[in-house]
Amino acid sequence: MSKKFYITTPIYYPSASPHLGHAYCTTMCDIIARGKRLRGFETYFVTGLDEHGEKIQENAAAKGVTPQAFVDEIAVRFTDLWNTMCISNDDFIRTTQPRHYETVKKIFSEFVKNDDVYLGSYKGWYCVHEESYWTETQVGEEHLCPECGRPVVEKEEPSYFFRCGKYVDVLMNHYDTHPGFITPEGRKAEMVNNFIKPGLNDLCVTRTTFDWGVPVNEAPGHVIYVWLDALTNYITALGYNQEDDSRFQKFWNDPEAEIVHVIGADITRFHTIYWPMFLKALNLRQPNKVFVHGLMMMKDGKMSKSKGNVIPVPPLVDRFGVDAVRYYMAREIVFGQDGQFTPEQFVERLNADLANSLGNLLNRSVSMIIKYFGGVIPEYKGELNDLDKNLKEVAEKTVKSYEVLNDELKVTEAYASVMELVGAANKYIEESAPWALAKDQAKADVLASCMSHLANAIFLAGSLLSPILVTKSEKIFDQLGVPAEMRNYDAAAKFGSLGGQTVNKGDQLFPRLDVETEVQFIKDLMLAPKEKAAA
Ligand code: ME8
Repeated sequence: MSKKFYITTPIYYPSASPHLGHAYCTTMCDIIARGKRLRGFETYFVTGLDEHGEKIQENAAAKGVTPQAFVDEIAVRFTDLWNTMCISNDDFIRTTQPRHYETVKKIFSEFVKNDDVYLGSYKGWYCVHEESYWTETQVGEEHLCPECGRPVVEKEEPSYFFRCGKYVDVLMNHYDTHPGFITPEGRKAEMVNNFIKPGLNDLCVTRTTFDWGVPVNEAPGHVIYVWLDALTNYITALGYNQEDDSRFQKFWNDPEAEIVHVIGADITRFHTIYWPMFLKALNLRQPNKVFVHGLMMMKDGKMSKSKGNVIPVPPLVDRFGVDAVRYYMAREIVFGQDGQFTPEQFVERLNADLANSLGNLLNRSVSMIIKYFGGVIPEYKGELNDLDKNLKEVAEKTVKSYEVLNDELKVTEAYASVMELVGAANKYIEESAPWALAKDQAKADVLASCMSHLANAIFLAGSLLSPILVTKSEKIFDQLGVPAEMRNYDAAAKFGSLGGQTVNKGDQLFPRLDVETEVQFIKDLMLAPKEKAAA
């Protein structure tokens, strides 16, 4: 039976248009999901939108539309972006959908029934932007949100509270017995030292001062806290507590299923403290991993519209192609660390890796197979020289490290290892010097071996890169003449399976970019409209 793998992105607030940061997180999850599918895992990939809460209600009111109309309009921008980025999500959950909304009510009733929540009154400092209460110490004398720096407001309201005290020991025990539950490891110490050790207050889980949320059956006037509502999407999307829960049984309830939540550092507290407690209260298993990725920053800090440093994704994809943008994200920004977007590095990375290394390797190899073997990849079964053996060894090692690194979610490292194979194949051409072999009839076998090794190395690299290069990997296979039945992981990973097929000389898949022109193109995209008007 194939292994089950469930991966989720945060469900984003549809409070404004999505930007490169949202695209980054979702694309990385897509690359992981496609990588697992490629290797035969039964994979389920969910993204979606977190549509309730005071912030959405305020934004809608400011525009003079209903919250539902407001989120419906922005939801389209998200789905359009996911189409642009070729995101292969299996579901797109919106918290206003009845399947989710009704289940959240049931979950809350379960908490009431089991005395996991109680009615009290809350007084504290609230940040509407982060949808989060903070203590006096956390907001400091200036009364600013410690997360986003915006002013907080003092609020008092009757509220239900979730009994965190009941689950702290279980949580700490889970951390201790499951290293890697929070990855990177450093984030765990942050949670323990900053939030758990100082003493975790019970969490306020209902609101009465606005109504854009899921109502509490047991208490009219209360709506369920947006974070409790949002976190449960990870199980409601699978059909938890719904008529057909087969997907939930398969991807969550099965202890063998691997569950990964990918999130940004800003929402670690909710995913690694409260979510595990909610799951425990529902008597459900924990995810295997909460993976905290880094932020995509600009030279002058976080992307923001007011700074005019937001990169709109569609024109970037139009200009460079979806594969190139995906490649840049996976390869240039180390997954799990913050990274900085600069137009120069973007163009240079594409030129170095895709045009010079991969594109060049494909072009040269296809041309040589046409020139020396009439376009037919030699079926070479003879002896291997040291250079052949070395390339074959690198290829075999690449498959192993690709699998291990991908399973550890070391995505950047996994694809770096594939590019090392591409580099080794280019070096192999230089060292084998096929142009010299072609001049010597006695070396015909060596030349055949060389072409066979090159074709197979490219086949393997193209296949391993296919979770990123969602359109170009097929074109690589077209140029190599790989038949449909061989376009799979097993055929590519079994180094040497290609031979006898006819190659096709095609267009340059990754033309070299003119650095100056393209850097300027990206800089123009970054200019805020008002600066553009002034320029
Ligand atoms: O927090 N670089 O939604 P949100 C990289 N609704 N990733 C970025 C980024 C950047 N510059 N900016 C945003 C919420 N992100 C809640 C989540 S989940 C149950 C509820 C990504 O719209 C990153 O993954 O503010 C971050 O955690 C997420 O968007 C926050 O999205």
